[in-house]
Amino acid sequence: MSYIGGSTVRKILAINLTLMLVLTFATVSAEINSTNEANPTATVIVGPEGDWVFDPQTLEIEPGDTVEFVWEDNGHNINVLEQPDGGDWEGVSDLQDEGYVHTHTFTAEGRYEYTCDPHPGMDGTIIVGEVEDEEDVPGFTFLIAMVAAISVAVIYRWKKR
Ligand SMILES: [Cu+2]
Repeated sequence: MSYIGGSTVRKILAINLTLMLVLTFATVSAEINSTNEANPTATVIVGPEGDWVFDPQTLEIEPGDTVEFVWEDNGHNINVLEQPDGGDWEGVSDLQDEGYVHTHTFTAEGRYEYTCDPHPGMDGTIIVGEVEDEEDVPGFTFLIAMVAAISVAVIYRWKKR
């Protein structure tokens, strides 16, 4: 078994630190870019191909964006269960059929939860603006795991010498 010198360990640590700083910067700038991006008007399909779902189930938009809900199946409504303070979304209380369209402009930032009354589990979420979102965390964890894997490979190569 060979010995890894202190300078080698310092080199590996320096490479890791540099990689982590670069990756952190890349992640942060990606988040800033996605925040500044102007979102177009979005569409939610109600009952796509007769399935009792809203598609997409979770929709992320910016304050001021308008969402169009398009019925592709019969006998569904939108009951708004939760919305942030200042939210003025009334949903669609009566059951509507294929071809019906409901539009709403979401101005109040926050999380909106809605459901279709006749169909348990037919739920949807609209996230407007900056809401706590774990989505970027798994990606970042993956990058850290990559750095760790590279380190192991480097150390292994040094040991084999
Ligand atoms: Cu339904």
